[in-house]
Amino acid sequence: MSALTESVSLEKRGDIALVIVDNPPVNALSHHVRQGILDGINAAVADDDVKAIVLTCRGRTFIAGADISEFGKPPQGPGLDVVQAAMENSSKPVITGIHGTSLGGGFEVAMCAHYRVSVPTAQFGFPEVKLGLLPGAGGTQRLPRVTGAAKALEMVAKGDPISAQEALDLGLIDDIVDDHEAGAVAFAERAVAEAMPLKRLRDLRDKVEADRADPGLFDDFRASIARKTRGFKAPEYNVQCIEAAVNLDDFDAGIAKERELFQELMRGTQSAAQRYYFFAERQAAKVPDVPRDTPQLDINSCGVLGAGTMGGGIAMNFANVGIPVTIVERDQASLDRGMSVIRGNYERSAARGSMPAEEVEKRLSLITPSLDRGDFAERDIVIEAVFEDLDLKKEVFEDLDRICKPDALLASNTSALDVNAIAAATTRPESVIGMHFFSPANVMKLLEVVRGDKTSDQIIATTMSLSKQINKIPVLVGVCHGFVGNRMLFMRGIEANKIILEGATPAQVDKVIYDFGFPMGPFAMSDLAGLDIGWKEETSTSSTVRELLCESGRRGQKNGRGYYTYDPQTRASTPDPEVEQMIRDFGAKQGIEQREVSDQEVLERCLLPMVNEGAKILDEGIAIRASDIDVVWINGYGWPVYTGGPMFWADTLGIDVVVDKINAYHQDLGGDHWAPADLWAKLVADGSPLHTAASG
Ligand code: 3H9
Repeated sequence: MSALTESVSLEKRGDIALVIVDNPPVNALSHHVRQGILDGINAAVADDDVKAIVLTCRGRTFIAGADISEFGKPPQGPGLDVVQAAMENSSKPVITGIHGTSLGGGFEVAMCAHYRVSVPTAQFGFPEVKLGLLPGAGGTQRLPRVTGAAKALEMVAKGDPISAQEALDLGLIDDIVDDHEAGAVAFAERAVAEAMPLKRLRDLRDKVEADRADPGLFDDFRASIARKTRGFKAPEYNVQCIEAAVNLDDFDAGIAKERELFQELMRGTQSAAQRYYFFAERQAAKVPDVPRDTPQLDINSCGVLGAGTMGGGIAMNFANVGIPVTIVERDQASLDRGMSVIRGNYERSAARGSMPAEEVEKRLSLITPSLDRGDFAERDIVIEAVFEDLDLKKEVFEDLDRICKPDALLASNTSALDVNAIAAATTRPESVIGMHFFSPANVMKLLEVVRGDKTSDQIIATTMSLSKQINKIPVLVGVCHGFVGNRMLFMRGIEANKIILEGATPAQVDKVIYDFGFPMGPFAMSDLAGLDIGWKEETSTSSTVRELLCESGRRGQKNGRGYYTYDPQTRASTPDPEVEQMIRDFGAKQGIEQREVSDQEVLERCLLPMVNEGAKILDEGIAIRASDIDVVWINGYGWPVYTGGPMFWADTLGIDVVVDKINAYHQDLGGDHWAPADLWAKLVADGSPLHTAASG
């Protein structure tokens, strides 16, 4: 075996040459990988003793794509297209042996081999769209030539991978083998023995020609993804590339179109934000002061206290990954209601096709309903999801302390309360941690993991990896009211509620926030959550708009009347002149002058106090890094990922601009939430960006 570059070697087995990539962790196509593959192919082609060439990878996966960390830096040769041409035009058969994930540029390389084999567990896909990009090395032109446009559109514009079996059925691979390397070598020997033709996917025409006869194909597809892709540039550009593959007769013209659109996306702010987010999410899983090799608890069983919306959703997360759950409620009726909501959720998923029908009963069988907290005694983790009341939570933890085995992990699903106070109710505060799930807990990806002052490293390490096991994106935060997410949300709420008294309407505020890219604005969100959460008729004093609405019988979406009125059938919302008048009267009563408020002011007043609060959160060490705050907001509240999250977005405005505006609003409007964070002075002095800032 001879090394070609630091990551690629060449080996001969009989008359088969193996070009082997070994570039941990995911065999990304760094420049030395590209160089090595090129050299390997050229050397094998030039070697008269070699009859066929196998390209394969060591480690946990086949090539998982271009090296994202190289993007935006000066390019180092050779280009991927040169490597691909060497493979595709090789005079000897090239076979790729695939295991793990063949993604993006990795799949594009594989598609330039004459044949592909893979192990049954391999996955194939084009996730570029999730990085704000498109497959830029011929993927959009070769893929539809094999699969037809409909499947190609799905794969590139949505970015989800497919299984080896599906790839085989679609003709994307030629065989499924037990071992990616031995299987590829055996296939290569057969290719030589049977003198198999050198198949080039670029030469296929039937499928794309057939697709030309269906003019509605693309617009139908656009319509089908419109809601989910609102605001994103990349999905549409991916569609245009497949359209080019179908409508342009010439493969190279399609490649030119693909390159042009790829480069435009690569230069744009959306892809920069999405690539930043890719690394931010992975970074968030790392806790600097908890060593990677910290021993963890084995979590094989779970207890959930509370079968309400949160408790039920939390239980589902564990059942979904095969961990048995005991769910405890106070009374049979609540328990039955909770279990029937869980069943309904599973049945809907099965009906939608997002989960096999037989899974419904299987997962339900993992959830044991109970009225007895004593059933938690042998559970490895117990998560409390009761009403948000500190005294109640303390009482619960005192009880759990008595019931649970000594090495149990005790978690609270509080969304804002003091985890230290909750932990102090037990004799083992080191075992207590916050696990703040977001609603609906079985769907939302974010998990704020709240570390108390006494939480042990073992409990932190266990909770972070358990979160990943149940398919959440964990972000470790410290104790303060509302943690990272809700604390920042409160700031947006303050300004949104003030600005409607000055002349903006709820509909205007919501539209500005929606147009920015959020799924909904603050008032639509309040209506959805229910205006009467935490409101009591007896203590209501008509001192806020929300109180006034509740007093006049408006409860939000649930009774069809809140900030908006809702159509009982479609649930479509309409601004209500009566509410707008009520708000104007309330503002006037407080002597607030009504004026026209610009959309720009609405946006700044809603989002900049959040950015300022984020900087304070860093000042206080509540979040480990600025990028963690972005991960929280993107996954917990629907901040549009293509702007990178509040911290990254602030950088795109310019820190000087942000600080000037915060100072100006502070002067004009007053309020602690506008008081500038200490961090600003440091960033301005150093000229450094916010999104790379760390606490402490
Ligand atoms: C592309 O290919 C463009 C082409 O069309 C055109 C070219 C002209 N580059 O996710 P993990 C790192 S765009 C650099 O935790 P897993 C990652 O940061 C690319 N680094 O592991 C992490 O580092 P660390 C299209 C990468 O097992 C470590 O690897 N491809 C890359 O949960 C482990 O990652 C994609 O978008 C990369 N491409 O999942 C695939 N990928 O340990 C992106 C990973 O320091 N990758 N890293 O934190 C993935 O989806 C997942 O990493 C994968 C493994 C499924 C492969």
